[in-house]
Amino acid sequence: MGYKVAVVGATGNVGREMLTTLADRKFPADEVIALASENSTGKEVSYGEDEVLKVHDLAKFDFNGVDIVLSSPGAKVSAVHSPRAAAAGAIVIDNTSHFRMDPDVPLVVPEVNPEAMIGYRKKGIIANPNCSTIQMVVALKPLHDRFTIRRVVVSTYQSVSGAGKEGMDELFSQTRAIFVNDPVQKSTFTKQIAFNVIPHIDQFMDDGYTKEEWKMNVETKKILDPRIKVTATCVRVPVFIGHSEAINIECEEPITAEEARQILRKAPGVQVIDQRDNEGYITPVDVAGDDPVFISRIREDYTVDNGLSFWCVSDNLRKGAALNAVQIAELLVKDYLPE
Ligand code: 2RA
Repeated sequence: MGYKVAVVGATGNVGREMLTTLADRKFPADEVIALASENSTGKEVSYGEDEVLKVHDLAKFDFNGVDIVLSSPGAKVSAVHSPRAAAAGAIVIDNTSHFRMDPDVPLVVPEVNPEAMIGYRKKGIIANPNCSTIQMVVALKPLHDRFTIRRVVVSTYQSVSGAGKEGMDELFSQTRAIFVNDPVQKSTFTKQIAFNVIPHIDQFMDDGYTKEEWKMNVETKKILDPRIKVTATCVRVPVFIGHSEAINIECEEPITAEEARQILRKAPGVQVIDQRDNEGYITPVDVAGDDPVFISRIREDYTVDNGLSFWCVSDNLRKGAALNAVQIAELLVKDYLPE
């Protein structure tokens, strides 16, 4: 007997990727329902190679009888409808920031803290971490287990798809306007991302960090280890899909590049591409549509004790959001829900 699954935010970047991933991985669903805002009602979204789903109005939808909800409609919408779905008996895997730091909601990356899943029984909600956090903790976990990480310094190079379809459309239209040198179109740029980089993702906080940088700190502590100190600089770059991160760690135990490389090669969810030569490393254009967190440029940091630096790239819509949520759903049906 299969499950009744609803995808909330089905017309957005992540919602569409959730539907693709559910189909790709042959999730045991008897029925999949696509939900979005009223103005998307009646639109069609793909589910697998040959199925098309009609989009239904989230506000009018009755969640009674739904087993699992994958939700990525934006924090404000989730705040209303994820508890409503849980109250109707569904288990909600929520991809927005709204529930991540709720002490009664587990924040889960299956390769890192699967034991936290049991916490879903408190509110019926499991939170999916921020995309830039997910790829980082998948890489940090095996190194932390062996060398005990104490401090992380990370700079991110985040693709515009993290800002939704609007972010992708903006990069495309700005790039075209610059190529054809269209002064009218160029005058409409609020912030130029084409041929530029912007050290600002989400809102600024009083201490000068952005909320994106704060998320990488507090979410890593909740998922991996509260003792790990994290300082992040999160940057938007003119790339459509794929977040990249330059990660530097300081450990308690001595660490070598070769030891780290061997451990990472065996780590779940990780693929090491690390040849010190042309194209011996991963780039965002290589990862779109792929599942792994890719790691390259592994090298010791001689400026501190027990230091290591490496490069980490992953598809922010897939492992950074949709795949992680579907993997949580797979764990749910495997370990927690009745057959
Ligand atoms: C971004 N991580 O990349 C944020 C939200 N997806 O914009």
